[in-house]
Amino acid sequence: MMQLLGNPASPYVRKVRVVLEETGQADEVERIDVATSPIKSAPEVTAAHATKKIPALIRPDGCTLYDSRVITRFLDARAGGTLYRENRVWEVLTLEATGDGILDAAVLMVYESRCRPEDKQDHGWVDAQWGKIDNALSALEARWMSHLSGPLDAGQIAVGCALGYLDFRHPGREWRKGHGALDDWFAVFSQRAAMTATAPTD
Ligand SMILES: N[C@@H](CCC(=O)N[C@@H](CS)C(=O)NCC(=O)O)C(=O)O
Repeated sequence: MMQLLGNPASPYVRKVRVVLEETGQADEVERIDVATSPIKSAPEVTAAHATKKIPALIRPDGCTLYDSRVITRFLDARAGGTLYRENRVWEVLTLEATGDGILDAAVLMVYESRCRPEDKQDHGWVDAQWGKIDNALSALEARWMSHLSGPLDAGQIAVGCALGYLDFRHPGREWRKGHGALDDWFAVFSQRAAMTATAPTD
């Protein structure tokens, strides 16, 4: 059986879990929860992932896969799914990169406050990370709403998990302000069974 190294708070792991649910493969992967951070990695993570991150998908019959977008694409192909439709694949990958980019900035903000002593934290840098997120939210509103409302794909899943993570870790930043179309889209998307089943917890 395949094993997924992860934890219930990680938004990148959530993307993989949503794909497992949406492609009907949740029962084919054993989930192994580990605690990991940039300054202290779990030994299983160090062994499985070259740069000590989660998720990693350990396949008994092949090499261990990472990062999240490699795993989601593998799982979709394995299921013969349609999350990376060939005729839209560059758009899907760009939308996925936008969701992941929001996550990268949002996770760095969390690490800055968690992993550095208070007097070493750079609030201007943290605000600049939020500036990237705000810019990405505006880009989604300006250019991607019709794609977001189309058939389910991996780009939508990445954006859905990113917005869910903003609610989870950065509620005070109020991402919905000025992004009403995205708010409306997420209100519906977040009700999918795969999303409610994977809501983040500490
Ligand atoms: N690009 C990677 C990012 C994964 C990532 O940063 N995961 C976090 C947990 S949410 C992690 O393992 N952090 C530990 C570290 O940065 O060393 C992916 O998509 O899988």
